[in-house]
Amino acid sequence: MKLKLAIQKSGRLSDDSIKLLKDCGIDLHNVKDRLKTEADNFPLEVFFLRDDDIPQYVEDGVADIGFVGENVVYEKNKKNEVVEKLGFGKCRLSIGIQRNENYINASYLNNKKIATSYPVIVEKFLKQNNITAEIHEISGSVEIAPGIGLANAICDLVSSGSTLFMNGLKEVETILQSQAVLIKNKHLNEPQQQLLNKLLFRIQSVKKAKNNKYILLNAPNNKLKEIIALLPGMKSPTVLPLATEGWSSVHSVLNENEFWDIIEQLKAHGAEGILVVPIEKMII
Ligand code: PRT
Ligand code: ZN
Repeated sequence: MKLKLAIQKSGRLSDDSIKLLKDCGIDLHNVKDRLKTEADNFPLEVFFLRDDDIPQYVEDGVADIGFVGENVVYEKNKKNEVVEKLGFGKCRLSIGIQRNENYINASYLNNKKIATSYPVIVEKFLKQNNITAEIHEISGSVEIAPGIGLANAICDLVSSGSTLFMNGLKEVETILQSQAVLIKNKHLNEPQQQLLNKLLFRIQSVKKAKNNKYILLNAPNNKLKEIIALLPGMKSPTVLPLATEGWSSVHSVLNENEFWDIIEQLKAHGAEGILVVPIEKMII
């Protein structure tokens, strides 16, 4: 029995999908120019597909699970379950209009023409905001539509914003924050679900490790109490005596989000020789 996973064949999600599997200790070989491969050291079969096709393959059970952008999942609207956010492929689906236009709120879009490759998501957004607008579906180069008079607005994926900028557009509304997610077929049998749980456990350990750093620092013993109070650690920080009298070495784990704040406070409290080290896996 093998779990069948669909990932993007070639595109923005391909390398990160393979990298995530590798970080989970799953090695794929012959990933180039192949439709299908098997992992050496995990009961996993991997299909390489266009991202747009992944939700359908997973709904049909041709693949049991898939890695795909939330934007594609919600646009295709297939009968799948979103199980886990994967932390890569981050972008947002936004409305853009010409830079010289005045925009106050979404009612601007009333009776306008919106070019997009995401008609389902846009339609839903318009309905929720009681807006009547015409959706013009195009499959690529959406950002040129206003400049050539095809539409008044666009709805497209944005990451840095430079594509919008280069086309004389500005971002005025974010409809969806998106990242790659793991989706699963709704009718997995027990052995398939067990394999998925095993894979999910690994993915979650890799994700936690990525969001956390291991920190080592030296602290004067008379400041230890304040310094320890700043460090959460997995249970509590490790404190070891240094060879130099009156000093200790403190080890702990810090979350990326609070990292810089805490480092500054540690320094202010007399911490020295602070080392920050990446964590490979984190099992709690
Ligand atoms: O061939 P296939 O159908 O598999 O690939 P594709 O061409 O449809 O998709 P691909 O590889 O371009 O993107 C795959 C997924 O990556 C998307 O579905 C998103 O989930 C995610 N992703 C993340 C992005 C971006 N960031 C992104 N910036 N997908 C597309 N873009 C494009 C966007 O469409 C626009 O043209 O990049 C441009 C904007 O980028 P900035 O940085 O200029 O704002
Ligand atoms: Zn695609």
